[in-house]
Amino acid sequence: MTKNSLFNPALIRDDFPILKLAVHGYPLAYLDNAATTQKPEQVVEAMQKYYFEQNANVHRGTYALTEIATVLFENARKKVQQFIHAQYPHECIFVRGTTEAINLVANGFSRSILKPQDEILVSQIEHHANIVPWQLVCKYTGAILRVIPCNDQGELLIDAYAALLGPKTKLVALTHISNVLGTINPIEKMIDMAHQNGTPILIDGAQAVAHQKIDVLALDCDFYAFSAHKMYGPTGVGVLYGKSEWLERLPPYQGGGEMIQSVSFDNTTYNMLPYKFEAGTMAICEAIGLGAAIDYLHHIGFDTIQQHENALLHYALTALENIPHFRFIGQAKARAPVISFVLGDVHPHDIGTILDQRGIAVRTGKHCAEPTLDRFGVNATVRASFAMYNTIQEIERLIKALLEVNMLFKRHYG
Ligand code: 7TS
Repeated sequence: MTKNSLFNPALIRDDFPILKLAVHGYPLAYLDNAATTQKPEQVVEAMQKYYFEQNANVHRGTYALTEIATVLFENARKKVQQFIHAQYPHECIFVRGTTEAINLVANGFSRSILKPQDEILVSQIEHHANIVPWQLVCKYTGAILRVIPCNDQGELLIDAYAALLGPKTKLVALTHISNVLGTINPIEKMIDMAHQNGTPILIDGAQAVAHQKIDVLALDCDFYAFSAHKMYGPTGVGVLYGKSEWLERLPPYQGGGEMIQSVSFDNTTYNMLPYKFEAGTMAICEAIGLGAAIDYLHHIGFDTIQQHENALLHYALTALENIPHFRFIGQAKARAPVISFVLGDVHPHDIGTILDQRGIAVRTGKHCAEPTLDRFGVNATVRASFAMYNTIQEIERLIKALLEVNMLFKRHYG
């Protein structure tokens, strides 16, 4: 595939060997991309090459292999910098994933910024990874967590946000895209409003990075967190972007090798950015895999990806609406290819099991976002989430299977 050729997901699918699997006798239709994406050969090959030909620890020693490994690792950081349009590579900290990135910031704010009665703002449609670290911080510091509500479509209420921002607001922590509803939050405006109030803002980009170009400089956010595994890269690595001035200001997260400049029992001094936050041997191979995933995304191109995913989304939204007893959970105008729903009162786990019997992989349950589900008065949903390799035929299979669920559970509808 190249940027200029007519997009054909069949060609992309050749890059993802797992998509050739059969499940219960059906071709796998993998519609759980919000949980994790599948990996193209290019990513796995880069990781295999590293282990077979380039493996050594980084930033240590003077022999050839360690120098090669160090260059590859730091090149991966440069790819991340270019990918999110950060000003400097040292503003891109390698972490285990979005969850660790948010915990790193929460830990730093807890120890160096927050005082009792200070306020942290999150939204009603966050993943637990952007709720629980702040609840812990509130427990330690006496700060207070406030919540930006959403409307029945799953869109945040901007007037309520404006009213919540005040002199005590020390941080806003906001998801870019909801992992349950697919809502794309108006983060440009919300970042601007936070800054008007003199408040820094962290964006949880876990659900955004696979779907759209990210430009942290243009956004002007203070922190941006994401995981490689949700953008065709490996598990075990992710990125915390932070503006230099904030990363300088926050204390180290963990102590250990590489994050130090010098150690004595009287006085230990810390390394410069980004190493101040990278204690211990890093996920070197995974960082290289992330770099390969970035190359892959650039190779396909976000214009192409967005066009295809939007076509899938709109096809699915229109077709699903016509299924009897179908109810969308969340209907924001601006949305990513993530669709949550319920079907009459059939339990989502039953639906997930029946879909699985037909080779269709979706996620069911609370999606680590219980407050979002509470807002919509449901205990669980079925969630179908699309990636660049999904096809209209897979969505047709989903629709057909849901019609079968309706037939099987007819008695439920009286
Ligand atoms: N934030 C959002 C918005 C997410 O969707 C997720 C993972 C995380 C944070 C945590 O990412 P991690 O890589 O650190 O685990 N979301 C999901 C999901 O929706 N289904 O499985 C994982």
